[in-house]
Amino acid sequence: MRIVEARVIVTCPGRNFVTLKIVTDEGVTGVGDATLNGRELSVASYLEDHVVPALIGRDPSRIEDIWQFLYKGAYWRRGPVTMTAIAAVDTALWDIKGKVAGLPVYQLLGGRSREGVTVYGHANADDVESVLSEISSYVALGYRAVRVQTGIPGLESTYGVGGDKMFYEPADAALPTENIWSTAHYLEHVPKVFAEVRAEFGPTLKLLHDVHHRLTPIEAARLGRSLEPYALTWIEDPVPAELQEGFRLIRQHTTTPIAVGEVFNSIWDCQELITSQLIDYIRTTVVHAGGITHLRRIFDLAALYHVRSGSHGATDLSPVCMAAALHVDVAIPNFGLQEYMRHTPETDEVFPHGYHFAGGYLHPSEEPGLGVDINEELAARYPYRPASLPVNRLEDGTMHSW
Ligand code: EZ4
Ligand code: CO
Repeated sequence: MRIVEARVIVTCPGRNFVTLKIVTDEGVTGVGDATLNGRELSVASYLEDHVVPALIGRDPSRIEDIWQFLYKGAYWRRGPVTMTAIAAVDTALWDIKGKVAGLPVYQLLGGRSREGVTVYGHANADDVESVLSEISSYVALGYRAVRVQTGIPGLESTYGVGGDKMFYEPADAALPTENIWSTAHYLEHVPKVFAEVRAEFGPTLKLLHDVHHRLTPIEAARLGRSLEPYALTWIEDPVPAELQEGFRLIRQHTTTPIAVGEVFNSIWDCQELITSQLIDYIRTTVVHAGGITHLRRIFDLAALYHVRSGSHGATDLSPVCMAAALHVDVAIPNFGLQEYMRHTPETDEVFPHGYHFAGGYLHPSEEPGLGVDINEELAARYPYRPASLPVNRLEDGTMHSW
């Protein structure tokens, strides 16, 4: 079997997605997500200009070799654009391998380790009262875990809060919106929110909170300590993670578990975090961390050091990424949690898929391959729209964060 074509499809059914579709001479096709929020066209160009020409004529069964060829062959290793492009190729090749074998991809990864993939939903609201009612609706749907974010009194807007209740979208304008951030207001407010949430929902509902890289290590240590009475499952991205060593300081001060990694693109971004046991959950994803092949490598390293998976799963990760993530999640021994946000009906229509939600779990498709596709005719009806993630400044105008 040979690769004869690879198409890069850019579409915007409510938000932008980039998808790679690989076609073989025997008519078997595979899809991979190549979406990098706010930098979509850079990945499309990387694929079209450099990767696709090098794929034509290759044997699609050689997943590992093609991964190594793209990673080492570029000379310029790693980085979000490169690794997202490699991820798209890798994901599409696993899809093809599954279809050729007549097996869902999780079977190729060793088969099931669990009955379903426990997901967490997103309760976002301006104030505590409305966030409690948001959490109730997730509990009513069977969710066992909920991420809780609220507006911060004294701040006009908070990342990821506001807008549509059902469909979360932080990339809100063609050029970055500028928001104001205050650590003092934030650290004062968050423990009060969780005190109320825990009192209302009892001890067993898993509660999570995303800090979005806004703190310094010592501030994050204070936050973690102040949240200890409410037994969170994790605080996420407490500090920017370029300095892996910085997590050691947080660790010395708090037993609140730590999750990080949605912006990581390789095992080298978390090697120290994992091997020094500085985190509890690693949030790398199929689409941004080099595909199923590389993600599995990261999760296997994590398993040796008591670190569990907690993959990113916001709406900017397409249903193609979600389909692939679920095959990994259901197979690995050290699965922790999977983030899950509903896509819009328009997105679901462009990406028909076999995975489904039931009683707090997502279930991967049982079809051969990933069990997801792209409807290219429909995709063509939604042209690309520039969109950027917001930036933060402190009250005096200084660019945040660290
Ligand atoms: O900021 O998906 O945990 N989820 C998040 C998301 C991310 C966006 C970035 O593209 O933090 O809101
Ligand atoms: Co996050």
